[in-house]
Amino acid sequence: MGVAETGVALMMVFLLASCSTLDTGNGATVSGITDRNGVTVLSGGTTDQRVQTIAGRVMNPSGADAADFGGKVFIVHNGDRQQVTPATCYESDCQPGEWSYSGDTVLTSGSNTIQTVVEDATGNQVYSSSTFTVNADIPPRDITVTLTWETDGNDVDMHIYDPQGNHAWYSDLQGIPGGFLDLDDTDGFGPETFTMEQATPGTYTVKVRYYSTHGVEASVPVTVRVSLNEGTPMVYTHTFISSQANYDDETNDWTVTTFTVQ
Ligand SMILES: [Ca+2]
Repeated sequence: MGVAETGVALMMVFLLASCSTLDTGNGATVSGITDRNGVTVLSGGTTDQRVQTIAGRVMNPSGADAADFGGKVFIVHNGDRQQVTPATCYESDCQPGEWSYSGDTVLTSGSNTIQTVVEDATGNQVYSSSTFTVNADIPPRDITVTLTWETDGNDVDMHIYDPQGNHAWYSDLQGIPGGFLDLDDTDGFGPETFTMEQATPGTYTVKVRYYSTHGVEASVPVTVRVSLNEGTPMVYTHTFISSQANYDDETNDWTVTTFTVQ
């Protein structure tokens, strides 16, 4: 390869690298996903870790000079939307009007698609990233239950009961033998995710409690998704109001659903 060809090849490599990391032309990017061991996977890659942090950049619909973010940011995983909070972008390569975001999601066994979209203040989708793909080389789960909510800063909790009455919750994340509630999100959006690889047959119950407003007065739209055998999730929604927040009173608990594992 001559000098000229080498130059062209280097330019192509540079352009490809630029497209994968700095492509904000459509107003949103997914720069990578990172597992809890700190290992980052780029689009098209494979991971053996179920819980991943999705990160990237979004443009502010209110423009480069606005002090506040004028809209909402959602991570769309396999078609399901989950809201995340954008933050001021401080890295040296941040463009004017560009904000950062990150949020956790739980992959399903096999192929996963991830996209980030931005809505303006009136709810119109104004930006969307390219679709990020990742293959999760993880065993399929009999049960996956995911809790998310649409307010920032408050605490909603998932409670799961197995056929024997064992209870998985924030105070006992592995209270159901063989099951695993991944974390207690206390400041907004979730997700809190319960997974069980080989479920004991019988009937399971899912409940949700509004633990604390932490000063949030708005009503709280809550979504629970239940997927059995990694199939299409059943989706349940509910709205709490601020007066229903109570950490130790079950009166206003939302009994989401019961489901039976054969
Ligand atoms: Ca919580």
